[in-house]
Amino acid sequence: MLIPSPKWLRGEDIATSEITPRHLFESRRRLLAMAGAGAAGSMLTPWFARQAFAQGKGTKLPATPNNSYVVTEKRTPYEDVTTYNNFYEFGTDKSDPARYAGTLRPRPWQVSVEGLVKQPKVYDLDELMKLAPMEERVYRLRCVEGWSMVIPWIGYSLAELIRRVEPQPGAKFIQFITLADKKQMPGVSRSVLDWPYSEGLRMDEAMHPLALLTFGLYGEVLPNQNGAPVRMVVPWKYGFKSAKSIVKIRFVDKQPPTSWNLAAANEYGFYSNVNPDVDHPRWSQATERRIGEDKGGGGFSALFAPKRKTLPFNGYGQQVASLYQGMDLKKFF
Ligand SMILES: Nc1nc2c(c(=O)[nH]1)N[C@H]1C(S)=C(S)[C@@H](COP(=O)(O)O)O[C@H]1N2
Ligand SMILES: [Mo]
Repeated sequence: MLIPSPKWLRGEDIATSEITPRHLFESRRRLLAMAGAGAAGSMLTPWFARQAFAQGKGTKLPATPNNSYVVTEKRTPYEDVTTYNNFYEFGTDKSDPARYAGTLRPRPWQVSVEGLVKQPKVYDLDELMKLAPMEERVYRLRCVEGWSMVIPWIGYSLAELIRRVEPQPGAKFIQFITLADKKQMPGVSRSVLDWPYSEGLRMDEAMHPLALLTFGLYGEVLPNQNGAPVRMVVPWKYGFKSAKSIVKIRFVDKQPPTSWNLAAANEYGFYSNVNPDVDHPRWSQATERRIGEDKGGGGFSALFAPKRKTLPFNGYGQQVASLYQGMDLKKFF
C-alpha cells in the first residue's frame, strides 16, 4: 500500500497530451541527475518546466485566518498536497487524482441536505459558500496508511450548516455521500469500493467546531484532486473519514454504512479516530511519515521521510477526547 507506482520510472507519465504534475517532474529530474544523466536532465528542464507551469493555479478564495486552529508545524508544500492524493474515484495510485481529476466539473454543483431535519434544502454551491464566513485553518491530516500532511484549509465549521437546517430530535448521525459519475470519474467504473463513497459521523462529532466543511486550500478553491468543490476535513480521524466532492448530507437515526467499513470491517472502523495504540491489522499506527520532508528521496515521500510519533486523536485530544469518554477505543476503533 505504501509502495509508489513504478509507472513514472518507466516514463509512462510523459505523454505530451498530458499535464505532468510538478512533483512527478521534479522526481524524474532528480532521478535523471542521480543516474548521472545531469546534462540530459538540464536539457530536458525547459520542456518539463513549461508543463509544470501549464498546470496553473486555482481561483483565489479569500478567508480570515482563525488562529485558534493553527498547527505550527511546517506546512506541506502545495506541490505535495496536490499531487500525492487518495481519491479512488480517479484511480488507486497516489498520482492518479492529479492526472485524471481534470474531468471533474465542480460547477454547477448542488448539495442536498436531507433526512431528519426541519429545513431540508438543496443548496447551490454559491449559497453554501456564503452561509458563514470563510476561515483559514491549518490542520494535520493523518492517512490510515501511515503518512501525514499539514494543510491550510479554507472553510467553516459544519456546525454552522447543521444549526441552520435544524436537526430533528431523532437525528443521531450524519451521512456524507459523494459524487459517483462514471463520465467524470474513471475510477468509478472499477469496483474497488462501494460507490458512491459514503462516510459518516455521530451528531456530536459533526457538531464539533473542528469538523470543517471545506471549500479551499492554500488560498484557493479546492483543486479537483483534493475534493472540489466541497469536502469534509475531520482532523482527529484518519483521512478517509474526510469525504471529498460531497453531493448529499443526510441526517439519520442509525449509524450509516461507510465505504471503507463495508470494504473491510475489521480494518476500518466507523470511528477511526487516530490512535497510535490501536494498530491496523496489517501495520502499526504508532508512527507516521510527513509527506514532503524527504531529502532528495526521488519522490518516494512516504518511504524516505523521517518517521515521527503519531499522536492520540492526531494531536487534537484536548479538544475532542471528551466526546469518547467511557468508550472502549479498542472496541470502537
Ligand atoms: N470521495 C472520496 N473521498 C476521499 C477519498 C476517496 O477515495 N474518495 N479518500 C480519502 C483518503 S483515504 C484520504 S487520506 C483523504 C486525502 O485527502 P487529500 O488528497 O486532500 O490529502 O481523502 C479522503 N476522502
Ligand atoms: Mo487515507
